[in-house]
Amino acid sequence: MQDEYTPPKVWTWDRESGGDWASINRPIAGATHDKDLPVGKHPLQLYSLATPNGQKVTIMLEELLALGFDGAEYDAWLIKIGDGEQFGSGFVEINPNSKIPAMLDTTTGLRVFESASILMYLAEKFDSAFLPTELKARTECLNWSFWLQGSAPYFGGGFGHFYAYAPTKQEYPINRFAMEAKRQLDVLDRHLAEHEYLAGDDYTIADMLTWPWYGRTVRGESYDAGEFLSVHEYEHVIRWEKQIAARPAVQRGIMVNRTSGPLEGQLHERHDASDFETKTQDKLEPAEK
Ligand SMILES: N[C@@H](CCC(=O)N[C@@H](CS)C(=O)NCC(=O)O)C(=O)O
Repeated sequence: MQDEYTPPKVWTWDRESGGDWASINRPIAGATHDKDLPVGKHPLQLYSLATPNGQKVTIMLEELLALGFDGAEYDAWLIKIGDGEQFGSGFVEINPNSKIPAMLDTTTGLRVFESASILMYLAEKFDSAFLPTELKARTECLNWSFWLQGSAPYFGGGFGHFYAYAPTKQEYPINRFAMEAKRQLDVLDRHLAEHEYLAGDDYTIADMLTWPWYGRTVRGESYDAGEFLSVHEYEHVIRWEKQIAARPAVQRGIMVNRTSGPLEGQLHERHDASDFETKTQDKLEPAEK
């Protein structure tokens, strides 16, 4: 056991914890500075970044547009969480939890935060698209949606944090969360061995919530831990991952608010459907030089 720690009687915030992201971690909520959010021309205003939680929403919006729901047109504004933009007063007004993604529906004046809440809101707004209405399928869809929201923090905040971001590699937490990460992948693998999609025969919001997290994991892209977690073992998750990755709306959705990776895959902000052709970073950066 390394670095034995005896907690004091009362925890105090007297130093940064170290590690990646330490500068944005605080034990208090609320805004750190005044900053209004920009508002564009479309009914839906999204404030986000293309992390797995952000991609859930842009995939859903692109899927709705692909189905012909023009009311799902959106402006996607970039929120740089590494720079603390989630603590601006305008952002905190629409998400008091200061985390992306957050959305404003200008047609209802409602704020929507928490990715699963956003996907349910959108599904219900657009004729229950991707949210089955039949009781059994709807229940399974919600079962897996809530499963994802409860499970991913152990994967990201638990495994990812200790494996990739913590200032030192410690065996106990890495073991604890690698075990949980593999257990979750096995839960998915067993289910997908017998079902085409998470809720059954149809592609639903449960898949859109889950794919950005565990799809990238079985591609070996989460925390560079593909080999460590032996992700090749989860063959049914791999089959499902590929099926969803082939969808054009998914391919567009994952580009929005993306600030890393190949330049042609980065659309920092999306204000028009044509932006995918004209405003990716490979087209903008030469002009900016
Ligand atoms: N349960 C939330 C999680 C959102 C979340 O953790 N967002 C992260 C990025 S993936 C964030 O904004 N972090 C900034 C911070 O913690 O200050 C959801 O599903 O929307």
